[in-house]
Amino acid sequence: DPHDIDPKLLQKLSYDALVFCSLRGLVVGDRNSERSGTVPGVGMVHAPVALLPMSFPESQWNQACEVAPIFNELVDRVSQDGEFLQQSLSRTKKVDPFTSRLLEIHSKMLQINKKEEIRLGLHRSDYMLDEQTKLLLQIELNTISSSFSGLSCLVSELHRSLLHQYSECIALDPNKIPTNNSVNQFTDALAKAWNEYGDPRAVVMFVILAEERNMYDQHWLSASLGEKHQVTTIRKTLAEIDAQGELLEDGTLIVDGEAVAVIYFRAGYAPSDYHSESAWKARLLMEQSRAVKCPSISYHLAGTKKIQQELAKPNVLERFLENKDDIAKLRKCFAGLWSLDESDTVKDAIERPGLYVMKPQREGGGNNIYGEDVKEALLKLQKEGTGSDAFILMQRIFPTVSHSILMREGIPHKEQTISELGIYGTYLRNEKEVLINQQSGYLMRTKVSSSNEGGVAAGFAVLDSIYLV
Ligand code: GSH
Repeated sequence: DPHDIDPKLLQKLSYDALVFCSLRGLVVGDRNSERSGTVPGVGMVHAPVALLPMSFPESQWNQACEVAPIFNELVDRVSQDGEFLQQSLSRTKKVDPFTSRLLEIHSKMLQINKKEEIRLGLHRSDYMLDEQTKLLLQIELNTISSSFSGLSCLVSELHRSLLHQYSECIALDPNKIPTNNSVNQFTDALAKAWNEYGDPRAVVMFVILAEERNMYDQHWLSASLGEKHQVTTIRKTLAEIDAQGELLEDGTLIVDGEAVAVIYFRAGYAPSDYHSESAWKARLLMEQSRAVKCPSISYHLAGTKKIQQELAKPNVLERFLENKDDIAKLRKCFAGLWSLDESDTVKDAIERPGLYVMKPQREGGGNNIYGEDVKEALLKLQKEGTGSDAFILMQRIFPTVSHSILMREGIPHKEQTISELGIYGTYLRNEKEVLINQQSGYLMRTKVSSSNEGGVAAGFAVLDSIYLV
């Protein structure tokens, strides 16, 4: 039990962890520093991390890894069914202006019969382990801006290094922390997509926020793209892309004078990322281009909560996948998901709000409704008679509560925690040929058990790794 660690040892471990983070670039921009989101090397602080890895059962770990390529395939298949996406999201569109704008771009692409020959997916499927049933249940599937593939592999290294160094006082085997190669896997996929595009002078463009405190996670990917693959990265905000971008006759996207082979979105998933019409113009311009988009508008939409809920309905997976075993494996990790049309479920959620989570169509953490608020929100929607299409209901998952030590701003905190396991998946296809489809590392996140919200970037959770048991 990490809470029983001798205070002297705790002090030493924390100190060494902080040194590791600083020397190895396991860092983020400091919230307390004004320029830390815009200027690299200014106002850096160690990433929030757990001091020791979290136990996780090996069989569920294997299960999560095994479904990663199936989810990759599913996203690709769903993205090709424009009708299904438009139809499933048609009512969300009426109540959610953001999703509506995305659908508008999608439908323009359908109209001009836009073909995406090279398809790149850098996904992360997030799971919690339900304590009572021991089931591995999917929380969500991120198809846009899946964060921390740059930093999470360093957390696994940090933990392995501490277990080596303190093997005499901590009886944990460093080899039980699974290999985590997320940064290389992501950059291999980006580089391969760049290569398929086939212009040696073109660049990879990261779409970023004007202020980004998670920039080091992104810079790890750019650095690896440069060093390992000799591929150049440029970083542009949506506003800059609107101002500096143009399409050549053949669909080539030029930004600031450079041809763009791959567009990698690390912004653009939240309404607040689109400050003005110019941001939407930029999104449309990129979508119209022949650059490889990660994600394309249809991959983006395939990752929405509404689609997750539609896919969980009986006989829907069968429309996209042929292999019965694959379908069964995916279905096994689906939690209960309902639309607000399902009146029996809504009634039950009003009676027992603690067993449900209400989710709007948003990414990035901090938007869900929990507990008594679920009841209030549902009653309000019933009274108003509109707006319920903006939400889905999901079964509340109750993971095991553990004891952890969370490091924030240089201080170790002993906390009661719960964890969420994210499995990265990379997918690359050029026309009929699937070039990459695999599990590509993991991200464990741990947070105080009393906090409903997750998300490291949103300030609720810390980065962690796993210890197989
Ligand atoms: N803009 C930031 C970045 O590029 O890292 C944050 C992006 C973000 O919030 N991504 C979500 C995520 O993976 C998915 S849309 N969050 C993980 C977390 O913050 O714990």
